[in-house]
Amino acid sequence: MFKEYNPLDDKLFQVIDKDGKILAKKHMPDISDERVIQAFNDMLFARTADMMAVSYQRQGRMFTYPPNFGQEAISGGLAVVMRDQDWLVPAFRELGAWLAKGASLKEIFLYFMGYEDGTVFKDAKNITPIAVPIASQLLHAVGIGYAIKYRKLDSVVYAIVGDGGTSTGDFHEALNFAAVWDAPVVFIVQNNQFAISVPFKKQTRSINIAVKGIAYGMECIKVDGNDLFAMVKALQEAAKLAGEGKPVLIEALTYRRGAHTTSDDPTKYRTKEEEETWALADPIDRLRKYLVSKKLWNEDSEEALLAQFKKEIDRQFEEAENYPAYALDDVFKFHYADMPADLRRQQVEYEKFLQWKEARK
Ligand SMILES: Cc1ncc(C[n+]2csc(CCOP(=O)(O)OP(=O)(O)O)c2C)c(N)n1
Ligand SMILES: [Mg+2]
Repeated sequence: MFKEYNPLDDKLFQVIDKDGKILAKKHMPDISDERVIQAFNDMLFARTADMMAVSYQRQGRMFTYPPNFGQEAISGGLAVVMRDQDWLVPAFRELGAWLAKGASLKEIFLYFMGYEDGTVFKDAKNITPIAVPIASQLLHAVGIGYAIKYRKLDSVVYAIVGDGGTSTGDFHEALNFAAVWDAPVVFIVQNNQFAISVPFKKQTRSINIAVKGIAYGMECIKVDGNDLFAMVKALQEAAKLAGEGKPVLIEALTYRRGAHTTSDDPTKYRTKEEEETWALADPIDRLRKYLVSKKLWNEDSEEALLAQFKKEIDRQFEEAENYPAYALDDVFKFHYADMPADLRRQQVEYEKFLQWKEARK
């Protein structure tokens, strides 16, 4: 399959079309109907939580949030393929994959409310914290991969980055390091075609992102990231290769249907027509069409499910909202066992600010 979809030809690996019809039966992944329905449920849950997160933020109940709207098939595919012993090294836009690894929504909400406790997914297995410094996580991923190889463990690392992240030095160092050291890492670039307001065409002169893997001597492929089956198939094959010490680069082509974060206004830099065109390739709508055509889904059951999801999401949000308030002063305490003098000076300045603020009341 990797041979058939050489990134130099800029071919896109797809299994179903926009209407949910199978394009290539031979590429259909080995996955039961029950598992597909579960994946659809999970993607729907992630989308509902995502929409509600934006709404909580708009109500002033959460600081910021980066929407996943339109990108659910990438995390959905990972959820199908990742095993407990595999590692997930995420960026900051992988809601479904975090949940699949065992992070709770409550913890995720805490993170976006500014709690340090939200950086620790207590019950999640083999996951690194949300990484906001773009692409820094990829080097950690290769380090984990190298350790897996050294200790001869049966585990694969799934490392996620955005299209903007591919312009950083860390991305290139990580790919080179992984290839040279035969580390079992699958790099997944969520090419949602924007780095905040910077469109993909300003990001690179390469014909696509997948092609960059060739220079590093890696297997690489450009996949329709809005096609759950294509993602599952590509990830399954990639996991096999990575397990044999051949790291892989997957470019998952998608579209960020929402804003960059709740602090962004995309109407300033893209057109409604473009948004409407991409809405037609929505990953959840496509999968629903497939399921309905196979008589595995109906709209009534979806409504009942959504009501149930909303209740559960509200419950977890309220738990996060009622979490004990943290002292703002705590931010000075997390990095050093012994506080250096310059940080102590900042802390004193901050305390004076608080006193000044109190006096103005
Ligand atoms: C090292 C670094 N530089 C700049 C930023 C500010 N920043 C936050 S998100 C972002 C764009 C990221 O774009 P992309 O990698 O495509 O991911 P996406 O947001 O589209 O998921 C930038 C520049 C940052 N977080 N880290
Ligand atoms: Mg992007």
